Amino acid sequence: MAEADDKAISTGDEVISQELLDLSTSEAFSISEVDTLLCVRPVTVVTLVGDAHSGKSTLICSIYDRFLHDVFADRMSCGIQTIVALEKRAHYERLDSGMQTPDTARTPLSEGLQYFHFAFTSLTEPYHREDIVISDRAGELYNRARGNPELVADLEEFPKADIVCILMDGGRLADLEERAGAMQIVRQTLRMLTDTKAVNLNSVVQIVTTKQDLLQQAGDWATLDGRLDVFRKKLNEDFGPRLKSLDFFTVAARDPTGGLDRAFGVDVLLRSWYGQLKSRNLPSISELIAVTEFDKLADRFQTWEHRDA
Ligand SMILES: Nc1nc2c(ncn2[C@@H]2O[C@H](COP(=O)(O)OP(=O)(O)OP(=O)(O)O)[C@@H](O)[C@H]2O)c(=O)[nH]1
Ligand SMILES: [Mg+2]
Repeated sequence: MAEADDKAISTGDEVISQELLDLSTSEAFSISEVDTLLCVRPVTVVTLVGDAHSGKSTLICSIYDRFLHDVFADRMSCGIQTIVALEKRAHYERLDSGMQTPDTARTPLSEGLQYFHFAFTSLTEPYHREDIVISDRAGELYNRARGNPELVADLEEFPKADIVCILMDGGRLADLEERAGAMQIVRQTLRMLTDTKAVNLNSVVQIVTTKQDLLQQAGDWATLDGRLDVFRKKLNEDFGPRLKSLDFFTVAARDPTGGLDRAFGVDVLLRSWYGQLKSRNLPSISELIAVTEFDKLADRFQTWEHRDA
């Protein structure tokens, strides 16, 4: 009993086991680990959506990379609970992994849904901590879901999201032959998500154009920029009224030429994520973990009572 007490932290009415706070394998979180974290403290949950190659994993790596080195987007990192998983990804993209130019490994379908955790403090309020988890999975699944909206019901990242971030592949936009297709993918994704109610009037949705460096290198950049403006306005007209908000961002998470700043535009995106928490119906802490032997016994009695009733 004394040992259990040593491990416990009192937070008002609840006693939370230290084990619960630790979650310390430092690998990526599963969705149930995100639920556990949500019981301990407020966490902003960001769902990244985008076809294969659109830049989801690179965006996450760029946030990690910036916080490793410096203050970023007015925040300092104060704890990353998935650091081993992030390091593995970052190693692949670093030149010390033996590659000529930095790259990101494709996320395999078999990895399923994973979350990467960040915690920040603000420079002006150093005692105020904010937690964000960002989802990642193989884009191939989103590609399949566009063709078969019934699959959306199985995508647990949507009910969990505070922010749904749809990536539009700037590499494809820069290519004249692929441009219309890249825009169409985003429109179809929004249609699929609104029609299936995976996003609704309570949803904060963002369209993030990636690989801005490649866009700017396109021969017809000025025309393309104008066309993108028209596309965004039309999306806003068609889908804005069905959402809480629809906003647009542009990033170059990793410009290999170094022409644009590292993580260009990612700071603006990150700032838009701060404080975006919606109220949730969470399982109580006692549903997730029985802290002491007495709790476990009481739990068993309750189960028997329910069964016998
Ligand atoms: N030029 C340029 N390339 C980028 C940028 N961001 C990502 N890329 C490249 O785009 C490719 C795809 O990026 P990923 O982050 O793996 O894309 P993903 O959406 O995670 O793809 P899946 O894991 O297959 O779903 C990689 O080769 C990246 O190096 C960028 O800002 N500029
Ligand atoms: Mg990936």
